[in-house]
Amino acid sequence: MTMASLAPVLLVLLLAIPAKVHGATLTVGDSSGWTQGTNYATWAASQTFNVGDSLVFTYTTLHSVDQVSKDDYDNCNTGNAIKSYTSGSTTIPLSTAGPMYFICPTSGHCSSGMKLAITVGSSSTSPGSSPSPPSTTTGTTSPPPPNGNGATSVFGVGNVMLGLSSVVATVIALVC
Ligand SMILES: [Cu+2]
Repeated sequence: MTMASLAPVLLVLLLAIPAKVHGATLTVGDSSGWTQGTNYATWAASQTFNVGDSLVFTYTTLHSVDQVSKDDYDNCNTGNAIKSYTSGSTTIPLSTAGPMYFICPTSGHCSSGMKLAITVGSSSTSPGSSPSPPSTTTGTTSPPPPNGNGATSVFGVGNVMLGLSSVVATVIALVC
């Protein structure tokens, strides 16, 4: 019965390993967070961004996060954000490969360097060319109930018993 108890554990391990490989969480600016005085070009150059990862912006009420076009990034144009975030802790899933641009829309902050440009690459660990991670990042996949494996194992044991009894029957028939 050790196989029956090991099977669910092995299954959970197999499911958990690829989930860990994908979905790195990258805190913008590391311990500095999203603030003034941090060089985000240097930070971005030290990171690898892949589809399935998440960006986390942590900031005070002095700041916010605008996702913008390259042109608005270059010119620090704050009036045309693709998306705006103000919660103080913003997680942005990197769902598509390509460049992404973020600025702080507080007056003067972008022009003083509070801007981030990244290039998201396709995850090299995924054999498919179009990975599509879910948009929600907080959910964790729960392992499947072990009932199915248990039933399969019991069925297997039943087959073994049937095989044994037929062998015994054959031996008895040969002897008699
Ligand atoms: Cu700011």
